[in-house]
Amino acid sequence: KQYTIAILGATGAVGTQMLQCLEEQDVPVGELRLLASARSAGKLMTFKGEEIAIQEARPEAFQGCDFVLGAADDAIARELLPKAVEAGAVVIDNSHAFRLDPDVPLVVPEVNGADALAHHGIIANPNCATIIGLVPTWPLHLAAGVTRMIVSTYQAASGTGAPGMAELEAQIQAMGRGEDIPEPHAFAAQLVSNLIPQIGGFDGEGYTSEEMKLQNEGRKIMHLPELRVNCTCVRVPVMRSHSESITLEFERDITVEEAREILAVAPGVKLVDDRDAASAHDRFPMPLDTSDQDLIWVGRLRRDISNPEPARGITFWCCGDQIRKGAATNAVQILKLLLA
Ligand code: 2RA
Repeated sequence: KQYTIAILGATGAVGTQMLQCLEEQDVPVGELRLLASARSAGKLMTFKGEEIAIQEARPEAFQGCDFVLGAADDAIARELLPKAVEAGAVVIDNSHAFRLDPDVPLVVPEVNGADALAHHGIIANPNCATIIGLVPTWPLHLAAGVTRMIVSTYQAASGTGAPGMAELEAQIQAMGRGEDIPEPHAFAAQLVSNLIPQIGGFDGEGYTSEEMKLQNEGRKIMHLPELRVNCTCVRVPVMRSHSESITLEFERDITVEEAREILAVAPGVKLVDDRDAASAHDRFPMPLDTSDQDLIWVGRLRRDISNPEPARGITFWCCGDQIRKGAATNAVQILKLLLA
């Protein structure tokens, strides 16, 4: 069987990557519809060697669609995606619009793939930092029961899409030419040679919306309503891979050696953890190495020496491509679960 699939927001960084993932993962696409703003209508994109004209994103465009991959912002998702469901399509949406809706499964295939099958028309793709952190956390949870996560994230410019990547590139070029750094727009301040500890708005306790996503989405995805999470999200001058430092607290004993054995075979994980390796590239994950591939690389595995219990705490470092596994690849993997 071949399917009619639409990508809403086809011209953005995630939408473009979704098109590439549909091709790479050999999804049986009979017709691909590329939906974007009126400004982009008529422009051509290539899929499986064929040129496809972008159509304006309007409710009529969903007629006859089997699936719609959402890669647009929250407002457009809220406005248009329910109409796709009305037209009979199953929606897999990357925006934050429906992620915490109790009727909408929020899915990382390596963690809670079965939840996707219980959908009522919409399945939500989690936030990139949530996906990247949970892929390695989940197998350790299965072994020893995670009760608490302390996380610091180092998030790439791609998190704000193509404009963020272009802004970082322009700043790097200006610095290289010894020119003044252009006025920032995608970020709160200059990003090159800097770190910005704010992604999203602040709540009453001083946490940002991005930081609360890991707690709220993590509890839903892992079915752990009591999970305790303290997250600090930082924008860093890196193009497209997010990195995270994660300390986990467990209710049952787990040694570093046991954790290493588990992660070495965990789905979606590549263990890169050899402190004696000659090359840094083999010693630990780095964003330059994890960009444009689909695995979450995990390293710097060690016992949490601040945990009073000798075998109840593990700390590790992980990196993953924010546009791929952090968004597009995860969404297409969910689609393939529905086709299986
Ligand atoms: C970011 N996770 O990194 C947010 C949205 N993609 O900006």
